[in-house]
Amino acid sequence: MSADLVRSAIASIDWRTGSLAGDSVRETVRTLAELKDVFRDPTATELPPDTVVYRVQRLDDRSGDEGALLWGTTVLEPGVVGDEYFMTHGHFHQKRERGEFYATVMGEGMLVLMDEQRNCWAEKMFPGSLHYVSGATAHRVVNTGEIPLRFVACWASDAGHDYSAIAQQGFGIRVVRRAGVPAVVRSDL
Ligand code: S6P
Ligand code: ZN
Repeated sequence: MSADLVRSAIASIDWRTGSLAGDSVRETVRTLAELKDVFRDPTATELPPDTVVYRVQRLDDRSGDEGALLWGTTVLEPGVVGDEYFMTHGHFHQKRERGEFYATVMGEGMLVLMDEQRNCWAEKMFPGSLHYVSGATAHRVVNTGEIPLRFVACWASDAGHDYSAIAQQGFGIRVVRRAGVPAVVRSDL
C-alpha cells in the first residue's frame, strides 16, 4: 500500500477508560488550590492544596479551523470538600450557539447545567450515559461516586471557554452529600 494513501489515525482511545494516546494529545491538571473558589467552604478540608481534582486530555487545539471538532477525556477524582463533592470549574462556551456531547465511560456523577436565565437542572451520569449540552448552557461535572468519574466530550473547536460568569456567580444549584447520598440543592439555601 502506498504511504500517501494510508495515514495514521489522529489518536487512539482506550474505551475501557477513555484515555487518549498519541502525539496530538495535550493534558491539563487541576488541583484543589486552583479550584478552591468553586467550593462553598474551601477551608473544609485537610487535603493538601496540590491534590489533583481532575485531569483533562484534549486533542491539540484547532480553534482556527472553521467547523473543526475537538475531542477530550476528563478524569474527575472522588472526594469532598465539606459536604460538596469534587467538581469541575464549569463554563459557558464563548460562542453561545456551540453545543457539546458528553458520554460517561466509568463512575457516577451529575452533570450540572444552567441556562443564561440561571434556570438549573442536573442529569445523572453513569457508564454509558450520553448527554447533549445545548448552546448557551453552562456545564459542570460532579463526581458523586467512590471511583474516578471518566467521561469523554466532543465539541466545536471554535466554541471557546467562558469561565468568568461561573467564577463570579457560580451555578444556581449544588450537589452535596447528605446522609451519605448525593442531593441537589439550591445554592442560596
Ligand atoms: C470542553 C469540555 C470539557 C471540560 C473539562 C474540564 O468544552 O466541556 O473538556 O473542559 O471537563 O472542565 P472545565 O470546566 O474545567 O473546563
Ligand atoms: Zn464545554
